[in-house]
Amino acid sequence: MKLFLVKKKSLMQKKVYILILAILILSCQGEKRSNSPKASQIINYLEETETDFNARMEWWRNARFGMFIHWGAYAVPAGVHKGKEVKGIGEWIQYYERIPAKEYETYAKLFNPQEFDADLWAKTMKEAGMQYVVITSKHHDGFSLWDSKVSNYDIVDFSPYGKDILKALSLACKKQGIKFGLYHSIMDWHHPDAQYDSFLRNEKDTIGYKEKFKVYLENYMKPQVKELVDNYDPSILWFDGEWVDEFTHEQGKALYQYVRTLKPDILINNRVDKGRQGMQGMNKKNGDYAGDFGTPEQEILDKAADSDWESCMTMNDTWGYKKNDNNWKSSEVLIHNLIDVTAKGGNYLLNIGPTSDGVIPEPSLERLKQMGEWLNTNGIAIYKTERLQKNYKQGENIRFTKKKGKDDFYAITLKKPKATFVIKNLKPRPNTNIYLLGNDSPIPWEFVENEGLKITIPKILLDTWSKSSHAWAFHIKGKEL
Ligand code: FHN
Repeated sequence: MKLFLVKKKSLMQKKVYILILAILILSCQGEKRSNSPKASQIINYLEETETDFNARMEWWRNARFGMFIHWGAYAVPAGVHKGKEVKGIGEWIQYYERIPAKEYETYAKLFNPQEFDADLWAKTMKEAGMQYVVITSKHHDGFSLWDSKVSNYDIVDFSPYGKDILKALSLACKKQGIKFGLYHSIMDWHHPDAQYDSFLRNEKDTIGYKEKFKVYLENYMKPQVKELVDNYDPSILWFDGEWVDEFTHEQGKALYQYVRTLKPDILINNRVDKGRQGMQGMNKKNGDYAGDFGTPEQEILDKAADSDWESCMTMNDTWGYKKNDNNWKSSEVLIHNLIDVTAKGGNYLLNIGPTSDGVIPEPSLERLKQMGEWLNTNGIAIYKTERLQKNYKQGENIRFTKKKGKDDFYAITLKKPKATFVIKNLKPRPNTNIYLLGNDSPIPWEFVENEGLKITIPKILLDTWSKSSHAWAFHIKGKEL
């Protein structure tokens, strides 16, 4: 009996060994497969199909409105260096004052935003009607707002604050359902292999800097970008500082491919490469420039565009906080900008520059609140809309939007309308009502061939227009003429 049992056991043992061996072989095979992708498995993201591109862009196109945040060590001087008010945008103070990197580090060591409240910031974005955020991970000054393992010139190791700002904000945004994006500067005024500009570059020869920049790009910048994608799962990477001549078109295409390989469905702006035509922001027509959307800066395209674009703009005159910049755009101008951009098929990325304490300036909060109130009533005319095929506007004071895939149109008047006014390019479906968004009473209308759609606003309604109306959106079910 015992022998039988022994035999049975050794047979059983053999089966177990064979099973373990088979599992080991299979898993090694699997590992080999996953570690050494075949050529067919390497995807060239620069050759994406239209269908895949549209699918990847959809949430962003529907979002229309996002928050830009420029925040970092430059908030410490806040536009004043050694007692002198420095002209120009706040985040460029190191450049304007030719402050060597070593001396500028003093500001990084003083950056200690004790009042930073990620949940409050995310709630502010939500209440403003913003669907995504793009925050500076590292601006040109090279100071990183996350706990980088590639460098200690960051908020955790170098500043007294010692906490990972990007981690906190990415989690807070996730809680509010706000897509998290990161701005990252290709140009770097702190890293010895990237410092270019005449006052920053130490070596005299102008040949070496391009070779050194390659080392910075491969051994510093890309590893930091990988940290950002791996640790904060951004939906957008918004590159900047691409204009420096040591950064090439080939490097730009490679950088785009690199980031998409890290996260295939991430969106990347056109400043990842060299195609941007200055502040106008759109790519040069002829060329294979990488980037998913154009980036007009401090301006709005002068007409509607078929390709994707996002106008980024400050509320005053600076991206990074400046204590003495009080040249604030009114809420009405900001709301009209959002409407104009949307009617032209673009997104609006509106900037805030928090203080070095971690506080959003009061004038910014006031404007965000008023934009949120307007969007509470009229957001349906902005989100998930597309531009009309022919006329995005009528005259200077009416813009049009259209709900994607539906026959719902919105005529948005930027000024108080006359009691009776005519819309030329829309014909309502018969037996449908026209409504002013935020009001339940149908508005009388008639359509006269060759004249257009005549809308008559009852006096009782017209008299409700006030300074805080900013713009009225009329919902019209029908078709574009
Ligand atoms: O130099 C930057 C500037 O500081 C700011 O970040 C803007 C925002 O898009 N981009 C560059 C200027 O074009």
